[in-house]
Order: sequence, then structure tokens, then C-alpha cells
Amino acid sequence: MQLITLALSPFGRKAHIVALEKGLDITITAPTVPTALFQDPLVVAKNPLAKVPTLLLDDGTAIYDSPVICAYLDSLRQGPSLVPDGADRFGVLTRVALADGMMDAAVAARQESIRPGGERSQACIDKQRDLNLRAVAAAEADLASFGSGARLDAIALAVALTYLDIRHPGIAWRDRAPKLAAWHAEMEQRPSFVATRPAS
Ligand SMILES: N[C@@H](CCC(=O)N[C@@H](CS)C(=O)NCC(=O)O)C(=O)O
Repeated sequence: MQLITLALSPFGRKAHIVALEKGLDITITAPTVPTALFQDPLVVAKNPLAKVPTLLLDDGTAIYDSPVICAYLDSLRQGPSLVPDGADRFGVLTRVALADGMMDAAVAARQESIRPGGERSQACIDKQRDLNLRAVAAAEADLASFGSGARLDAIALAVALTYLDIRHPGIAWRDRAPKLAAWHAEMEQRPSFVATRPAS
């Protein structure tokens, strides 16, 4: 299996961590045109959305986007199950969606912030920032539900928070969420997190 991704992509890091937590044999490949994925021949040939991460199976089949990649990897009967089958399944998946939404907002704000001055919308950046602050408050209030360790909601939330640190340090989410800050520091100590931590 080959995961096409960029080191700084939070979606890609989440999928890579899932593979490591499952003990799966996976090769990480960087796109050849990282700044314009729609021009990357491999990414475009395999994923018309031209996004990373894209997972390539050994027979060439492509799987995207990251929630589907994570579900696929978790379905392989190796390693611990990262999403429970029982009553809490949809609670866990909803918390994963919260974390994925944080990543979406943080990536959108980043893309907006690097547009030329005249084209940049501060209102758009502020909207994504407010979304992330609401999500941080919700996670701080509901931290006990996220658990810790190798469960997909915990993995996704910790990855989203690290991405905020890298791309939006000004949000200073720790000031508003001390319990989350301590929890996040512990999650980042897991070997799968250390192995995938992007150089900022
Ligand atoms: N919903 C997708 C989002 C993936 C995504 O937005 N990836 C970014 C990199 S972090 C990307 O490929 N952007 C390229 C583009 O939008 O042109 C997922 O979960 O995989």
C-alpha cells in the first residue's frame, strides 16, 4: 500500500498515524508537484479531486478521502480496532467529524491567508478561526468522551490541534483549553505521533 501525502497535511498525518497504530506496512510517497496537486500526474490519475491523502492499494485501486482511507485501514483485520462497533460508534464518528472539520477550517484559513493582499478575505479567515475556537471549546468540555490513545476520535483531534499550532499559532488555543493542552501533549508522545510529526 502506498499513501500519497504531504508531511504538513493533517488529513494525511491522521491516515499515516492510523496505519502505524494498526501495524500496517505502508509506503509514504510525496506528490511530485506538491504546490499544485491538480498538475501532479499520479495524484490526478488516481484521484480526480486531486487531493492528498490518496491511498493506492497494491493492485492500483485508489481510496480517498481521509475518512474513507481510515475506515479502510481500520477494516483490515490487523491491530486494534480504532472505531468501536458498539453503542458509542456514532459518538466516536461524530467526534472524528468535529476534528476533521477543524482541519478543513484550518486548511481553508491557511489558503486564504496566503492569497495576494487584494484578494484575501479577512472575514473568511475570521470565520474559520471562530469555527476552530468553538470546536476547541466543545472538545475541552467533552474531553472525557474522546478518551486517549489509539482511537480515531482522539487521533484526529490531536492531529487537528497540532496543525493549528503549526499554521495558526496566533489562535493560542491552549489559553482557553488547559485540559485539552495537557491531553494533547500526552497524545503527541505516542510513537505514531512522534514518527509523523511534521518539521514546522
Ligand atoms: N476531505 C479531504 C480533505 C483533503 C485536503 O483538503 N487535502 C489538502 C491538503 S491538506 C489538499 O489536497 N489540497 C489540495 C487542493 O485542494 O487543491 C480528506 O479528508 O482527505
